[in-house]
Amino acid sequence: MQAHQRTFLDLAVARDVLRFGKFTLKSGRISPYFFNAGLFDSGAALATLGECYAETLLASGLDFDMLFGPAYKGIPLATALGVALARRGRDVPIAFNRKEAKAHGEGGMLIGATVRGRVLIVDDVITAGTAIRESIDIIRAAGGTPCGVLIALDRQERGREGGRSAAQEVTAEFGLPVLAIAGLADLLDFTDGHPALAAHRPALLAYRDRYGASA
Ligand code: OMP
Repeated sequence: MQAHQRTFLDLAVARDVLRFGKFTLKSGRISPYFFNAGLFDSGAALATLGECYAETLLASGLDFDMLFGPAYKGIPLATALGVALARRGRDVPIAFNRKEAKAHGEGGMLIGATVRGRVLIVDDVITAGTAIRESIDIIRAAGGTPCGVLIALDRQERGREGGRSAAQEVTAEFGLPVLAIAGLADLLDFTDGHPALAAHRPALLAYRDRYGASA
């Protein structure tokens, strides 16, 4: 595991972003862990998270012109990444969407920079890929070209059909790379021998056996 992946998982556990127990997911699956990115809820936590996103993105070599943070949780995440990139000398435009159309004032569904060029979607977690498909539609409708997806955690679960993960389905369907700071495989490494978390490993392994992607 790389240093920024460990930093990210340590932070997620310290901030209760990553919790263990019994959780019902959007897909209806019952999961022994849950990732709540809304609990990256302080300046320091978002600064560290932004650095972890930036490390992942820059190591990939992916070409992008701007960032898009889907409402609501993606908004501070894309912002944190944008700040981290600026600190590394790369200042890129950032845009967000609203969930409800605004009829007065500036109107419209989008906030921030004009959506154009190669747009990187920055989000929290991928399970079945529903949220990411919505973002792709929004960016295309606004005239941009989605160029990839950067998430914090890839749950590496089977998607809509077959044994592929939702991330692999998105790549196959839209030709978009899906980058993640860490995945379930990294979480399993991280919990191995961990003084506080090793007890959760059997449930994580059983969940992976049941819902994990085969590839
Ligand atoms: P998909 O749209 O199925 O890929 O699931 C992603 C969404 O599920 C996230 O944007 C969250 O709303 C929610 N989610 C989490 O936030 N954390 C998890 O660990 C799991 C889920 C989930 O419900 O699958």
